Amino acid sequence: MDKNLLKEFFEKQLIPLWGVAGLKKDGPLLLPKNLQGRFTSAVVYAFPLSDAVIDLLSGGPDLIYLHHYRQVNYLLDRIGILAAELLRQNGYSGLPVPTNQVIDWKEEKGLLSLRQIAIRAGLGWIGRNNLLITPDFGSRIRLSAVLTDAPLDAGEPISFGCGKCTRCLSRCPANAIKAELGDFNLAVCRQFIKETCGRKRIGQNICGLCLCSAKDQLCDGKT
Ligand code: B12
Ligand code: SF4
Ligand code: SF4
Repeated sequence: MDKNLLKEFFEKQLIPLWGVAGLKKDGPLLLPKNLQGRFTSAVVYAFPLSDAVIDLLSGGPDLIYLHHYRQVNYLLDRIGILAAELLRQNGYSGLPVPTNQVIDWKEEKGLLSLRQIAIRAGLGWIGRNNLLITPDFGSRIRLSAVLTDAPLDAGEPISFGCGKCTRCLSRCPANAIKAELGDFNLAVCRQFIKETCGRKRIGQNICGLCLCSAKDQLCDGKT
C-alpha cells in the first residue's frame, strides 16, 4: 500500500498528526484475543483540541468542553470510517477503532489502548499527567485509529520529553499527578471525575484540567 494515499487522505481531513504502529510483534500486547493475527498495523491519528476551549476550564469540566469533546469524537470516528473505506478500495481490510467507546465496562477499557498504539507509532510519550504528550500539541489532542492488514512501514517510539516540567501537578484538583512518572493515581482521578461530572450533570466522564499545551514542555528549560 502506498503510504502517500494515507498522507493525502489525512491532509484533506485536516489531521496534522498520524503514524503507523506495527502489530506483527506487539499484537498480543496491544490487541484483544479476537483481533490478534488479523491485522498487521494500526494507523493512529490525532486531532488537536481547541486551546480556547481548554483555557476556559476552571475547577472542572464545563458544558462548552463537553460539547467540543463530543464533536471531536464524532469527527474522529467519521474519519476512521472513511480511512477504512479507503483501505477497502485499495484491496485491504480496515477496522475503525471506536474513539471513545468503553467495550469492557468491568475493566473500564476500550477496544484497545489508543495511548499505547500512539506510543508505538512514535506520536509522543506518556507524560506526568498519564496522557500521550505530543511535541506539537502537548496532550491537547484526541486519538483514534484504524486497524489494517495493509503492509505499511511502522514508526519508532520517541523518548520522554516532559523534562523537568511539573506544571500539570498543580492543575489537578485531585492531586493525582506526581513528579515520579509511575506514581500517577488513577483511582483518585477517576473518583474526582465521577463525583464532579455527577454533581454538574455533565453526563460523561470528562475533566480536561491537566490537558497541557506544547508550551508547557518548553517552559521547563529543556535546553
Ligand atoms: C476508559 C477511559 C478513561 C477512564 C480510565 C479507565 C482506565 N482503565 O484507564 C477515565 C474515565 C478515568 C478516563 C479519564 C480521562 N481520559 Co480517558 N479514556 C478511556 C478510554 C475510552 C479507554 C482507556 C483504556 O482502555 N484503558 C486501559 C489501559 C490498559 O490502557 P491505557 O490506560 O490507555 O494505557 C496505559 C497502560 O497501558 C500503560 N502502558 C503504556 N505503555 C505500555 C506498554 C505496555 C506493554 C503495557 C502493558 C502497558 C503500557 O500506560 C498507559 C497510560 O497510563 C480511552 C480511549 C482508548 N480506547 O484508549 C480514553 C482516553 C485514554 N482518555 C483520554 C482523555 C483525554 C481522558 C481525560 C483527560 C478526560 C477528558 N477527556 O476530559 C481523563 C484523563 C485521565 C488521566 N490523566 O489519565 C484520551 C487521551 C488522549 C491523550 N492525550 O492521551 C483517550 C485516548 C481518548 C481519545 N480517544 O483520545 N478515561
Ligand atoms: S504539564 Fe509538563 S510534566 Fe505535565 S504532562 Fe505536560 S509536559 Fe509533562
Ligand atoms: S483528568 Fe482531572 S482529575 Fe484526572 S488527572 Fe487530569 S486534572 Fe486530575
